[in-house]
Amino acid sequence: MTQNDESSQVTDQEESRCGFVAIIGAPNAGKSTLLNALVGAKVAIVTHKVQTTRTRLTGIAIEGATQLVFIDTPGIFAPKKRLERAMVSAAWRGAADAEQTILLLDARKGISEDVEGILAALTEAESQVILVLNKIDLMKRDMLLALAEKLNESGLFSATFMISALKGDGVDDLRTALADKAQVGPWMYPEDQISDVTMRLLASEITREKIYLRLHEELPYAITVETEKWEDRKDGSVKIDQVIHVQRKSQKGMVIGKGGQMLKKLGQMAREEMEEAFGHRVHLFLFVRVTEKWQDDKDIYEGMGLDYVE
Ligand SMILES: Nc1nc2c(ncn2[C@@H]2O[C@H](COP(=O)(O)OP(=O)(O)O)[C@@H](O)[C@H]2O)c(=O)[nH]1
Ligand SMILES: [Mg+2]
Repeated sequence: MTQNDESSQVTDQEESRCGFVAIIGAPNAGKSTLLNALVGAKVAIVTHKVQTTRTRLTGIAIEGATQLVFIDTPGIFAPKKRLERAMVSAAWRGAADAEQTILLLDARKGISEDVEGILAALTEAESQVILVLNKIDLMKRDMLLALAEKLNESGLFSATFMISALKGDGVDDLRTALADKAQVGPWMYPEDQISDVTMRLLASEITREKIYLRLHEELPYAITVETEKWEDRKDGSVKIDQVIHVQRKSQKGMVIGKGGQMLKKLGQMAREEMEEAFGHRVHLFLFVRVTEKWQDDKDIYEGMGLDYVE
């Protein structure tokens, strides 16, 4: 299996392998759902809204002697605002850093404008990618096959898989196929690590997910969550202070809600999930602050793991 004679000693143990796999696609294709399914734990937040994932994050899975490092990315679309440009650029960088790239498509939506743009960019880069059609639980088989055939006319794809990331159908086969293609080499992360996301960022993401689920229209896109303080206490619990940045005073009112009810509910939902994720009791304190131009604030981008693009 290796080209190097010296390393081709026969042992009864399988050689360790490590593979980097990026998951790219249009917004809402199910990339984060797939990441969580491949890892078998919730690493990335998922909502029904577009542009939930703002930065690149990894999820790590073990398959036999292979460690697979998956890179979840923000959706790729035609960006207009600075935050959007930073997100799309993080997605392409994720693909550039990986050895294998999955293009995940919402099969029900077919070849949308966003998908056309991605296909054109991949053609230009002469990349070989793995096509994964998602959400097959919502589709008729014959339409699915027709779509796969049409997409494969491009010659871009080294393989095609059909899955339901939500139900788990086809996910194990995909993981096995990716592991087979991984290169021989040492694992990059300790065996028990499932992500490179810091606990601070994960805590921010959990709160952001609850805001996406409870608040609507433009509001989710107008906010960001920053974990300002993290204090491990002697009794084993953690105290976490977070700021929810909004752009306008009216938005602050909506996040707080009548008599503080909305903020209370958000805090309770986020705290429960953090306790589960961290395995400790959590004291969560949420503050809402009007930071009109947070989308132009370099420090906030850094906290989110994004590069600030001019
Ligand atoms: N029915 C169905 N829904 C899915 C599937 N995969 C993801 N979704 C839903 O699609 C929406 C977007 O998923 P998400 O993972 O956040 O997409 P992302 O923007 O590509 O990361 C969520 O509401 C998911 O529950 C699937 O296989 N079947
Ligand atoms: Mg996502």
